[in-house]
Amino acid sequence: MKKALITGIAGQDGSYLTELLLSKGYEVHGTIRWDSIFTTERIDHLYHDPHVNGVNLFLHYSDMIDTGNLEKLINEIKPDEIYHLAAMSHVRVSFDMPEYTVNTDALGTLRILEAIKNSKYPTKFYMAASSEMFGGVNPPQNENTPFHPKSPYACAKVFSYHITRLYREAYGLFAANGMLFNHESPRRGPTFVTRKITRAVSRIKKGLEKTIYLGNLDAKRDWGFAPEYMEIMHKILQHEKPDDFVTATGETHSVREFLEEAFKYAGFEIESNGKQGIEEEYIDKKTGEALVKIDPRYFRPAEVELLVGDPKKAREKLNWQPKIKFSDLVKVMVDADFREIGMAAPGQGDKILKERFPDRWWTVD
Ligand code: G4F
Repeated sequence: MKKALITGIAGQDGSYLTELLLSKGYEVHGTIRWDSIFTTERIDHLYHDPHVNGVNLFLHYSDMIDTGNLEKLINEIKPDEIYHLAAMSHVRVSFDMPEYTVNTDALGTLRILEAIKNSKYPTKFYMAASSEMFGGVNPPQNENTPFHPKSPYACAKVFSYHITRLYREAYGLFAANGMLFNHESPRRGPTFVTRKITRAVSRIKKGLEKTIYLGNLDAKRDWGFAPEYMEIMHKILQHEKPDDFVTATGETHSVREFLEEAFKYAGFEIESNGKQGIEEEYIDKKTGEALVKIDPRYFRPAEVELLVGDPKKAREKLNWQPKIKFSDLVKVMVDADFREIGMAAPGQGDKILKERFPDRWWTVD
């Protein structure tokens, strides 16, 4: 039985990856940060009391700023594979907490690599790098595109990318970077723009909210479906040699398109008032109410305007191809958010999942 350690197991990606690895027969260990409230909602359906026989999911308190704790975990668990997902992953927040972000996201990676190197155990290492490292230069972006990070978060990821590559070259570690473009799902945290929109759309539909406040509507992203991106993480560590891969759909859409598509799918007819910047609003054509307004708090000191990935290398070398693209993703997420607040979902998203993933290994939310 292979053993995997997932840092940041309680996040969107950690929870899906856990399901994937458990379905493949792994013993999975995951790190969570201590908090006075439970933060394991996304993996509660997978977790069993460790006193019960046959359990193969184990949780450990940890923090990427605690070197001794990381060394102890790696030495005790002796994982065959480490998936390093833990990070302060909110780009806007990284401007408010730059030092914490760099300590966690950059030095945290170095701490793990040092622990692997010193343990002498042949652990393979997956580093969750990010399309944010490109900063929007020269689309489509691939493995050869130069980096131009535009946030403390992205700077920290560039460091992590390079230190991973360096430990591979200098010490012969099986250490690889997955340069994943945005990947979303019903488990996405509600402060990221896609989930913020699909959640608000369902709540507005039910009458629980009146208006959603957003920032830059014209930023464009290459949005894929998170469970599919977990498969590539696993494939990267099963590849014959450690290497770095871009993972993306190859399509790009603006935040504006996402919100128009989501409201439309939920049965609204909305239109922009045609004004610029913070004056712009989206109006419900039936009621005349403003459903979307702009709040400059959500603008960033520097913005990544355009991301489009080129996943050719992953397609050719890892046989990876996404099945869910933009408009399907919107439907899947809106359906789940409708269900979450007890409304009947429009249902096309559920149908898409059933048809395209007959052997689905993750639990539908
Ligand atoms: O959803 P976002 O916050 O994601 P962002 O910044 O692209 O980063 C995410 O994807 C990266 C992969 O490329 C990860 F590395 C990173 O950890 C994270 O998961 O914002 C997307 C876009 C931005 O241009 C932002 O300015 O949406 C724009 N936006 C407009 N209004 C908003 C809002 N973003 C947020 N979070 N909230 C808004 O109200």
